Amino acid sequence: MRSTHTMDTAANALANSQRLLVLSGAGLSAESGIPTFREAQTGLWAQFSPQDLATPEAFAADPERVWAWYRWRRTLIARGGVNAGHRAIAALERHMAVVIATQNVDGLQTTAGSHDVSELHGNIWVDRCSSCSAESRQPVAEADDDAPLPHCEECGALTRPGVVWFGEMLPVDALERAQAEVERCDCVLVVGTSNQVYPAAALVEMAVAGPAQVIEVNPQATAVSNAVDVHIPESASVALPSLVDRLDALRSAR
Ligand code: BV8
Ligand code: ZN
Repeated sequence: MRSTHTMDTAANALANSQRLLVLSGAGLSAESGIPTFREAQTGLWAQFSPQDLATPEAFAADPERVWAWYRWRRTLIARGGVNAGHRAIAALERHMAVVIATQNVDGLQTTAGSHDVSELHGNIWVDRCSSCSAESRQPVAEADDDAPLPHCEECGALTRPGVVWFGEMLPVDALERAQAEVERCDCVLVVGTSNQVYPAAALVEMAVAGPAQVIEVNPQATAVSNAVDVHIPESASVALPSLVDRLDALRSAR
């Protein structure tokens, strides 16, 4: 379990930070009831690996199945909503400049009130035309599994979820923004990622190799846990609100 010393070290690193970069992954949204990619999927989807479904080839081969998977995830996100971890990250903006680069496509960090979020892997609430690339934002709501597959209002072609699939390039502006922030920030908070998907994982490696203090929040150890300045072996929705409370106390004592 997390020790007081660990939490105090992390809170002091945050108290000395003017510019924080948050690198977040699926573990941050796990307590919203959204399964991470590492966990076995549940129900109908237990037989599929996300890496097999989140690809252009899977969509080309069976768009109905891929859309059914994304509709299932949209429903989970709409039902689960923001958790205490998302809210704690949004609350950090009271104390310093906060830039967030997330691998998550659920949009929950923005919903929680954060103002500077780079979505490295796109957003599940965007439909993108598979032909002319026109994009349309969908309302955050439980999906209608029986609705016909969505088509582009501009050209009539089939639309796809506006996310980055395996084998696809990340949005250049989001990736470059995150890379610039790794160089510029004085503290990095890595939350809920197994650091296995590139090039997002390379941001964590850059952070660890750089001058900034690096704090990792993850109940499990990862490949960088021995290299970060502080590893808090705790869930995000417990550790992050506790860090914010400590930070509030440190800053008000100044
Ligand atoms: C690309 C969107 C190339 C879709 C996703 C080297 C360089 C470049 C590419 C590669 C490379 N090596 C391999 C590649 C290919 C590939 C890749 O990285 N493969 C991996 C499997 C080895 N990368 C790509 O394909 C990328 N594209 O590079 O294109 C290219 C180059 C030129 C021209 C054209 C193409 C694209 C990758 C993006 C794929 N899309 N998502 C969707 O969501 O449906 S990835 C998806 O999986 C997520 O977005 C996320 O990134 C990843 C899952 O990782 P995590 O978020 O870390 O989640 P995970 O489940 O792994 O771990 C959860 C963690 O949380 C755990 O550690 C757990 O302990 C912790 N946890 C659990 N509960 C909690 C918790 N923590 C805190 N609190 C809790 N309560
Ligand atoms: Zn179109």
